[in-house]
Amino acid sequence: MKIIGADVFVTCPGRNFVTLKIITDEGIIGLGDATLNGRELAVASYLRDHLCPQLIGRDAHAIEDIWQFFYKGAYWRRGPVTMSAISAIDMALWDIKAKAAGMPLYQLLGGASRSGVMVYCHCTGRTLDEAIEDYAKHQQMGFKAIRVQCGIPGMETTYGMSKGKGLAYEPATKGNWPQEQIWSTERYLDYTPKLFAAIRDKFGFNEHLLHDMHHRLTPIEAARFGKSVEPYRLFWMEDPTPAENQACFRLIREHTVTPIATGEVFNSIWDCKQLIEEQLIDYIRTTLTHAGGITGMRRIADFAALYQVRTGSHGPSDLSPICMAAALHFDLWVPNFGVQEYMGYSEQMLEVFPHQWQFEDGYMHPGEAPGIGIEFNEQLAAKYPYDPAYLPVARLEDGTLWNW
Ligand code: CS2
Ligand code: MG
Repeated sequence: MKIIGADVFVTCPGRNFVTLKIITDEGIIGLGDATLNGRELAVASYLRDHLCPQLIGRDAHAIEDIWQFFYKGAYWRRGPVTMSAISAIDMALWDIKAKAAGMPLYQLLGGASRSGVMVYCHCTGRTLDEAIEDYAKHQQMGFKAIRVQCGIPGMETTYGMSKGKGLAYEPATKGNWPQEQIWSTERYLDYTPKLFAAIRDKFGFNEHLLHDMHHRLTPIEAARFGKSVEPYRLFWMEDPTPAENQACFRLIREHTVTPIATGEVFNSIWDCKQLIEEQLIDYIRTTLTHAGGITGMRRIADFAALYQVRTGSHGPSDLSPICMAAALHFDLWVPNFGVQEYMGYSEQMLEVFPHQWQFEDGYMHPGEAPGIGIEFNEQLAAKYPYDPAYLPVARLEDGTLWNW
């Protein structure tokens, strides 16, 4: 089966998504997600200008060889732009292979290891009361795992806040210039344990409780934080500190038994090697879209399994529904599955990407359609052209640029 076409689309049904469509001579098409929030056009160009022309004429079944060709063959390895492009190709080729086999993708990977994929939602409030209200809403929806974020008194906004009560969380702002936000570690360390205390007090320990620290603390601050919230038994604390220096997680580990998840910004197995080998984390958060598609993620997950590290893939609404659909197949199969993030999508987004997945009582299932089980409505997508939007940046109260 030969590849005869590869097209790239950038569409903005509420937020920007980069979609790759691979076409074969047998009429089977495959879809891949190449969205890199705030850098969408760079990946679109990398695909359009460099990789797509080199796909034409290749055997669509040669997934591993094509992955190796674009990874090693570029000479320039790794990096989010390169890896998002390779990921989209890999996803689309697995979609094609599974369609050709007449099977849902999870069957090709080795079949289902569980009946459903536990997902966690994102719940938020500008105040503690609003966060409690939002938690109750998600609990009623059936979520078994809930991530809670809350406004901090004295800070105008922080990671995870929606722009108004009841609105879906969307960190990026439209326009060509990122918004700047002020961050205070002291205020955060002081207030956040009160949020967990209030949640556990009101709702007990029935749901898994998660929290995203979004790389804001230093290792010793993260250690103190983890230790101070141990009574609330978090499922995980996410991205406690930036992870370029993997060894710095040792310091956190020495002080706390609060489980650690990291890796949503990683794009290769090398970014997590030491963290996994030294058992410095409990959950690896790499995604299909940024860490090399099914091929890259499978390698990371199998390696992680040796050290009892489980998967907890990134799944915000700024990865397209194509990524979500593919992730559910991966999660249904992967033996060392932990949890899958599911922030959800607007109706407008789901109209552009008609999908097969189901949600029931806190668990998701990718469906039984051959392939990944997702479509792309090109005509509708064309009505929503690219609209520049950027993630915010953070500064300390004295103006120093910080980690957002
Ligand atoms: C995040 C994201 O979902 C998460 O855990 O940390 O909201 C992240 O900020 C965005 O995906 C960035 O594009
Ligand atoms: Mg996160």
